Amino acid sequence: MENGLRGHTEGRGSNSATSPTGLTPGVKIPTTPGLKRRLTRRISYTPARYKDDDEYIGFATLPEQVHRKAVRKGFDFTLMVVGESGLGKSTLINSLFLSELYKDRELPSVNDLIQRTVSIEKKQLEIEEKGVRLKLTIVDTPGFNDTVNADDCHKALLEYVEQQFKQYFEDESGLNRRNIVDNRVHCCLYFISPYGHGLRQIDVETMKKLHHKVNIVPLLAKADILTKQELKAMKDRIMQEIEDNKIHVYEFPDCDSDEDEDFKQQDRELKASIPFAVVGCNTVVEAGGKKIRGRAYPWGIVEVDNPDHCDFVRLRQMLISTHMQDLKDVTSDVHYENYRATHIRTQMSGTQKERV
Ligand SMILES: Nc1nc2c(ncn2[C@@H]2O[C@H](COP(=O)(O)OP(=O)(O)OP(=O)(O)O)[C@@H](O)[C@H]2O)c(=O)[nH]1
Ligand SMILES: [Mg+2]
Repeated sequence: MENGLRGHTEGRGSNSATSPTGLTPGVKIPTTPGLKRRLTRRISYTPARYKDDDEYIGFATLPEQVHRKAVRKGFDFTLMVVGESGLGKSTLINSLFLSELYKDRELPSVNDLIQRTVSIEKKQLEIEEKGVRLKLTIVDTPGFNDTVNADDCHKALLEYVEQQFKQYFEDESGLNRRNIVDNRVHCCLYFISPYGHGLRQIDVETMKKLHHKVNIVPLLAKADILTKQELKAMKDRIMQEIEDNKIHVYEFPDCDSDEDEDFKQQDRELKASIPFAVVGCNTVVEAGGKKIRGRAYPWGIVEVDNPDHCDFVRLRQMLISTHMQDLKDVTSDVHYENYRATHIRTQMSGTQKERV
């Protein structure tokens, strides 16, 4: 992928002192740590190692202190789903989190739960696992359909994403900076139709409007309708079209070279799965005496949690266990920094104009 990807600022300013991209000529886009990111899951520090050491000063406990503080504060994560109408966005959200999180709770029937989404809906969940609290915000958006003009689709989505940046910027510039709630969108799951021949024009336009503002993770929806060969061909085609159209999707960081072979293999499989082929479903069916989440057809059952049937498990693992922090870092260091730089520049040029 091209080098400037992470540091790009998409122009919105109409100021005459700025270039058509919205940047003042000669002004360098802030460099970000986004370009050389590494994925590592290991905490190499073990306090016990230092206990009897005469040379021990004590700053080796810093990672532990940071860890404790972060755990006390809790974590925020916001996920948005975007794509054509009827591709299973709302269903997948439920498969990903709700039915998973509320295993013991009686869910309303699927029909009550899943209806056509008509406006941007924000749902929040507080989850706790081993003492770590996560506030998860899910932004479900109405799907595009033939009656909706492409510009209208982009407008509402962009407004939402930018409004969160604006709010964060205001909170950061305000008096009470200690308790800022981070509602910025950290990941956008972009649903691509399995019925067509790759990306549709509306997909290209929408992704291009969003790609410098949010991390896009492409998904191939309703993968159960494709055979293995069709799925492979469709995935290749989508990735080719993403490249041809210079769409910048979320770039998965390199894996640390000293990671164990299992982890490296998992990482390779993850990268090879993009766009993730997903199957969504909230019903539990019985197969071989076991209750599994899947779609029952007259010819067999498509198991949502079976990695041989679809990439649902890989997607969930990526979002929750391995890449959540990196998605947050890229949002903060790249997308939000770009917004902030453009916003400050626009404000400054506005003040200068007033003085003239
Ligand atoms: N075959 C198949 N059908 C699915 C899948 N996921 C959802 N569906 C069905 O597709 C229909 C639409 O699902 P929704 O989740 O409402 O789709 P949506 O993308 O949220 O639609 P909008 O709210 O209109 O944007 C429902 O009847 C679902 O049961 C899937 O993976 N495979
Ligand atoms: Mg919906």
